Amino acid sequence: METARAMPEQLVIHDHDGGLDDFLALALLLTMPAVEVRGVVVTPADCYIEPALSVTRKLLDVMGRSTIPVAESTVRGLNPFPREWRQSTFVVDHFPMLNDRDAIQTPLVAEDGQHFLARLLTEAEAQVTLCVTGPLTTVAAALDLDATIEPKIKEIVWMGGALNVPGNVDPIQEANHDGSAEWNVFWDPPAARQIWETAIPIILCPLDITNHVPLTSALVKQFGRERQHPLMEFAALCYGSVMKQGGYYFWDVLTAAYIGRPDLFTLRTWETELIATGRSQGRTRVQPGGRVVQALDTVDLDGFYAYLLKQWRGG
Ligand code: AGV
Ligand code: CA
Repeated sequence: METARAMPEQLVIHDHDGGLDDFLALALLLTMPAVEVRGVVVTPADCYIEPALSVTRKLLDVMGRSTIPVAESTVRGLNPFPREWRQSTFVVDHFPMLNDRDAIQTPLVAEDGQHFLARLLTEAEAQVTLCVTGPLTTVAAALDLDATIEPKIKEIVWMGGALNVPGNVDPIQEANHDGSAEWNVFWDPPAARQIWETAIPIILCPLDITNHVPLTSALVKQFGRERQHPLMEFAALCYGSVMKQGGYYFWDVLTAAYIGRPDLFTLRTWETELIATGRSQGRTRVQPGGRVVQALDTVDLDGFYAYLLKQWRGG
């Protein structure tokens, strides 16, 4: 399935946390002709790390991209993801299209993900975009290891936050929380706070926009009808497995789509504060005078769906 690739214009590192749509976000990034993915870091958040690494490496194999190195971040968050969500990783690891080969080609690097991230940034000949579709803990840890990498980060495009809508942390499941936080922030609020204190440009894909891009039954069936394309089958199986729970959105995939097709979006600038402790921990609050971030504000929905289908058909 390797496709001819144009001259890369953008260096990207994907730091994901092993959720179903994290894998699909990676699958989308890898179809972008102007993007060169330098490496993939898996943060052990919305997953179990062993199957998450295995899926990531096998997906790279299947997409003919087994030269891209993968690393295991060894950071820990403060508020663990619900076990039922994390267990999806084991299901994906057993999908047929990931298991046609005996051995995995894509290397798992020996160093941990935070050292790997710092090294890739140091070695990069130009600024790198970080596409982060899980918590910011690994990025924060890499900055702790080597503060000189900060100017090598062009921007962080982050699936995270809820600016003017409720969060998705369930205040009944999570005692002592008021429900105002999005999960990727809530997993490690101090790490997000640490990134807020840097000068790195932040582009958020918050729940404010993803709430408008739900996963629909019709779309899952459409992916399935086009299962002659391996990525369509992969998407149909991943998304089909969450139809039982309802309330699934294009979170990480929408975030990745911005990197390939920024023209589909409008951005808006906000001044924000990151609440790191207490009942609102993990909330990204709009606060005049606060940290300036940009957030994806609107998306051309038809254009987004058409883009996904085109890319997953193979370009
Ligand atoms: O809050 C959205 C983030 C995204 O990075 N994740 C899922 C996406 O990978 C956490 C999450 C929220 N609701 C979920 C999540 C659900 N119902 N199942 C699994 N993960
Ligand atoms: Ca994720």
